[in-house]
Amino acid sequence: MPKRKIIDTIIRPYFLLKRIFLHSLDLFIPNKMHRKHVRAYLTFGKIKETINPQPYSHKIAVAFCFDENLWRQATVTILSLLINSPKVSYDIYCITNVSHTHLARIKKIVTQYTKRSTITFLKPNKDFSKSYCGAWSDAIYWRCMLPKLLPNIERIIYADVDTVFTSDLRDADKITMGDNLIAGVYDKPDREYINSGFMIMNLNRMRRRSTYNEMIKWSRNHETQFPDQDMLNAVCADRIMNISRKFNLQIDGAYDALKTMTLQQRRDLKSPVMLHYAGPQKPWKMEIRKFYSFDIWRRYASMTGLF
Ligand SMILES: [Mn+2]
Repeated sequence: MPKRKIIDTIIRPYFLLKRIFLHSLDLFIPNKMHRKHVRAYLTFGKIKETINPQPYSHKIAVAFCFDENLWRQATVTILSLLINSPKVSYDIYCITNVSHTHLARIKKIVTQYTKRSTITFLKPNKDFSKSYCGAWSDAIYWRCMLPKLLPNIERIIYADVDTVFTSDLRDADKITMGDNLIAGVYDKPDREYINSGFMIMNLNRMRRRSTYNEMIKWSRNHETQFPDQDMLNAVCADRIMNISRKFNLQIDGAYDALKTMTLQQRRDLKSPVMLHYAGPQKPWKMEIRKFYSFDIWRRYASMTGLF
């Protein structure tokens, strides 16, 4: 029997017992949210932040999109990326409509923490003004404008701003995408459907395939629960690449996702690249400050001086 298989056989009953124990928490912790966070803590333990000391020469293009409601949160995300990337340079692009005063504050914080990276602010266009938004802000479509607003950028890493980075982006940069338009992490374990909170976007290929116009058309003609995410999954279907969950560790759904993970995938999560506070529980909203991994977000938030 190969060594790996022996280890798996020994460890599996342990995981099974742990799962049974975690399930039995229903009996002791009546609040669903509390339960979720206790489970996440017992499953993943303390999240490790990793700073890679090796130099990395390729400059990485990164994009964030935010309006006035989230500009302070965006600053936290950007700051966490810079602090965890002392040896990596980024060209950071923000699609945003926030005031000049706020942009100046973001820029000041960025220049304070890096000399190797740049930040550029771009205004959203009106191409998605007739698209369906439901209860969401029209800012959900801004990420889709990247192929058009950045005509000279080949590919870009997009991230939401309800996130915090715990490592640099070199591993994401090294991923070969081939013909795929998007690389991302599956939202639910049992469905080939990516969460749009972290995406490597192959802008060149999107332009060549006129994906941009297809996105506009689809979003005008469909009214769904997650308009932009549903649209991206539909328009890019079959050309979506699934990447490690460590790039987009959704605190909300982490425990559920475990069911289908291999041991290697679990190990991957011990040192994630980005934590995503998807769902309604946000670290800047919660009164209970001890929720799983919220302390990491709060640490960076306090460094911005904006919270
Ligand atoms: Mn999000």
